Amino acid sequence: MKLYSSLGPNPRLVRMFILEKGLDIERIHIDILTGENRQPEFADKNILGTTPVLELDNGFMLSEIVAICEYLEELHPDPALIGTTPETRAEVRMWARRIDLEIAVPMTLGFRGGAGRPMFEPRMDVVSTEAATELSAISDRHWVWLDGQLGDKKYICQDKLTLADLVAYCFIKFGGTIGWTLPEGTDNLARFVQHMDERESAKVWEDSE
Ligand SMILES: N[C@@H](CCC(=O)N[C@@H](CS)C(=O)NCC(=O)O)C(=O)O
Repeated sequence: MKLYSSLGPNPRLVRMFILEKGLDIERIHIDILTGENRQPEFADKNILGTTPVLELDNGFMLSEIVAICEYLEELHPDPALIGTTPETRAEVRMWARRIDLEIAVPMTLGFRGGAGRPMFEPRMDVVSTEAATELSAISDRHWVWLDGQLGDKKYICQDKLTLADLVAYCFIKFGGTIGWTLPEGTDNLARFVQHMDERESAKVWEDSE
């Protein structure tokens, strides 16, 4: 297998997932700053032009972080990061999807239509600056909501690290790379970030990639 990876929260999330699983997968850097992922050659790997992409041993190009993580979890069930029973898997999927749809998507769209506009406008549809401001505000409100859901727990669900924690953590860390900080009223998430920072897998955030 090979992982086509780049800057950004999504590839880093998969890299953390791989490290948490104790796997070693060859990584190929794609330079999204120069738009390498938007060149015709990359379209053969992912028609949507985004990273990460996992090239499977049979040559299939798998994109979308959840699909990649689910695939790796099926191949390597231990340690379980997406649950071990129908109920625990469903709970992790519920939280990962909530965080993705309610927080990561508006945050990303807000960034692309706001501060990130010069980079993204030439290569994809971006929302208006007004919509970007609103989406960023919605995402911030949802971070506060997630903070309340986390409360004084160490992890988002099941008292252990799961994919849901990795999604939340990677988008908070991504915020740090674009000048965003956790909104007021998210002390629980700040504590969560502190202990997640101590994980060996969090070192992926120290790389320039
Ligand atoms: N829904 C996709 C999102 C992937 C995504 O947006 N990746 C970013 C990097 S974090 C990217 O490729 N950005 C560069 C671009 O879109 O040109 C997933 O789950 O993998």
